[in-house]
Amino acid sequence: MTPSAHVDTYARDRLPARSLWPDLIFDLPELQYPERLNAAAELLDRQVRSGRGARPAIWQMVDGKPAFATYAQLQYRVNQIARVLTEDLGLVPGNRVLLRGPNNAMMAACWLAVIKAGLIAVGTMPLLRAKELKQICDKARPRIALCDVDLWQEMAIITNPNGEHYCDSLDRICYFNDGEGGSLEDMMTGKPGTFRAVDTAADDVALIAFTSGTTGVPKGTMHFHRDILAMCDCFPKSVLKVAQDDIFCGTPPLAFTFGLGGMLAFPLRYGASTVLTEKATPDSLLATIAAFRATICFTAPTFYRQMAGLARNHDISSLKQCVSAGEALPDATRQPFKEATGIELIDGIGATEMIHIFISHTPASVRRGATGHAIPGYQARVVDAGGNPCPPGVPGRLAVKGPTGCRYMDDARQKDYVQQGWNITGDAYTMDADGYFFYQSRTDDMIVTAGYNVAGPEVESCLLTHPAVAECGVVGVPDEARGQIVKAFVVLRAGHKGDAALKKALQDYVKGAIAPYKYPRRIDFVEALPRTETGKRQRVKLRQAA
Ligand code: 3UK
Repeated sequence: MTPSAHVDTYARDRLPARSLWPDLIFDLPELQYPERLNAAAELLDRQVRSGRGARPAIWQMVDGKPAFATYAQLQYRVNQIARVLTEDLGLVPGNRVLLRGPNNAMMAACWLAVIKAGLIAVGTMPLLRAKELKQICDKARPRIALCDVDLWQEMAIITNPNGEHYCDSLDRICYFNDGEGGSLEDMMTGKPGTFRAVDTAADDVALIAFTSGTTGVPKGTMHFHRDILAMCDCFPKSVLKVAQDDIFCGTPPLAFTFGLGGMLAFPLRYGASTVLTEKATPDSLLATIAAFRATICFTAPTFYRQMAGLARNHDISSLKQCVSAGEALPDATRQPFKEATGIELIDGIGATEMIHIFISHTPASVRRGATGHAIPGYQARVVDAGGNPCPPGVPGRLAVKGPTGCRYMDDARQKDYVQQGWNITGDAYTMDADGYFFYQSRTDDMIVTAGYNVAGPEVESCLLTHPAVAECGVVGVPDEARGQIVKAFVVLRAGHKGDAALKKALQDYVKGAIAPYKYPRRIDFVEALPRTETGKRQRVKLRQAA
């Protein structure tokens, strides 16, 4: 093993024992990485060195008009920030830096600077509150936080030594996008725009990404410099086939690895550009696509579902590819989106533990109801409780391996996610004879009613095809006679009334479309569904509500 560049070995010391790592496979030519590798140098400096310095890297609205920073301008800023971090703040390789902000150019530059200086980026979703930030800080122990001034409020709470959410590892918070004196921009002023990337090992930890813990303490997944490049060299290469002229846009936060890839690392890896927007609604995302002539969009299924109904109000003729991930993509969303835009959505399942997508498909290889097949670089199978492969069509647990994989920071749950060298994602899937994977549900979300297994998402997909249904969530609730019964929470489209007649109509509709024992015996009409900070529906909360 090539020596680590980390002076501070805190993260390395908290890697799981080697015997608990998943198998790692590097069986593609593009995955043959050198022993020394700095991900930021590869994503940014390489592009400038190759003569792409004057090309657009990051787009934003400035005074209501699309404007961009070039690769060279971005590199200049990144270098200045890296100097502030190392020269003024005294950080040494291996130190963790808390990053906090909406998706914007300064946030992206801060991330790149942290990686370039051999520090470890600890991203935090903008929606996180002090309690969750404390859990993250207590685990990752960052000394410095770089924070968009818009998000100062929770920072004030976690830096109050008398409060219950005090994070004692933090020495200092540097605010950016801040007009006041003492800001990060102030510290950058006058710094040279040069900085030599720290000569990190390919397997030095670069990133600690926290999972949005639906239960228990969030888990910190540790990813190396090599992993950041591997995510860029798999999905976007074989599925999207990114070109320099591509313009990316979308909604996932940079702190969510789905967004880190789609909104920053993928475009930079291919010399393309990205539109960063701080807040998006389905309508504003369409407006962004139109204004910037974006070609690739990354967002979640619910966004696409709403965008389908609004697309005709915008000129989105520039758009070529749309990636959906984070939750299962119902066919009842795929089809209306295709009718409205002509675009076949690209579904992909990824996970924070795997850093990005490992099962997906191209528009040409789409199969109705399937997430897709293992993408080049990854292997996937469906296994039973003992880890043996299930025959085609038989549901079991999804197991994957590839160039990236799960390494929890100092966490006993490593043994649950990695078994016999495979990453066990916690999803129930079936595989057909051609190697296409069909999502069933989360493993612990399978509903068992009167001895039958019912996958909530199948019932949801069915309900979503009913004209009255905008959104829904289906869970199992305890029942004396049947063990569990199927219960649906339904958000109605405007103009529909949630009364007994509609309940009956929805139940009959499901009975007529799929096996009758799957129909929701109970239906609640609700205003909205509970969601995590990454936009996933929270079934735990739905079950509690029931
Ligand atoms: C679920 C999906 C069905 C699935 C993620 C793309 O979502 C991401 O990471 P998380 O750690 O959650 C992982 C879990 O989410 N899931 C994600 N995508 C799909 N289920 N179909 C899908 N297409 O339960 C998985 O185990 O938050 C997604 C890239 C990077 C990511 N981190």
